[in-house]
Amino acid sequence: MIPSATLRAVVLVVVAAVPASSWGHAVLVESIPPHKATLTASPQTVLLRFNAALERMIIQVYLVDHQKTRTPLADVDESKPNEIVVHPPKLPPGVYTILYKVLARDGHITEGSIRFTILDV
Ligand SMILES: [Cu+2]
Repeated sequence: MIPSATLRAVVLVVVAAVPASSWGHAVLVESIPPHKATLTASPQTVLLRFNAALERMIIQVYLVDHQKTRTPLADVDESKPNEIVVHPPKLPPGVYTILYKVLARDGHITEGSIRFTILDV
């Protein structure tokens, strides 16, 4: 059996080995529609652009409506390594959130969201 002090030392070494720098983290730099956008029609496409390349296997995107119903959305365009493109279903007026969870190639997972409103026009 490994003494717990030894185990603790091993954990500390592993944590210290992860670079403190945020270089390579996938941070959202732009979206279409932009966060807090007000739209007059349901968006056919939502684009999320990150500052770094993403690991395609781990991408999770959900559409969340005002009742907190989550609909998973598939990335339909993998041509740019730092972009996610999804096609939401045709949405009635309301407030919607796009939740994303991505893994950058540096091994760090980033989660976030954008919100937009579709007006009843
Ligand atoms: Cu990172």
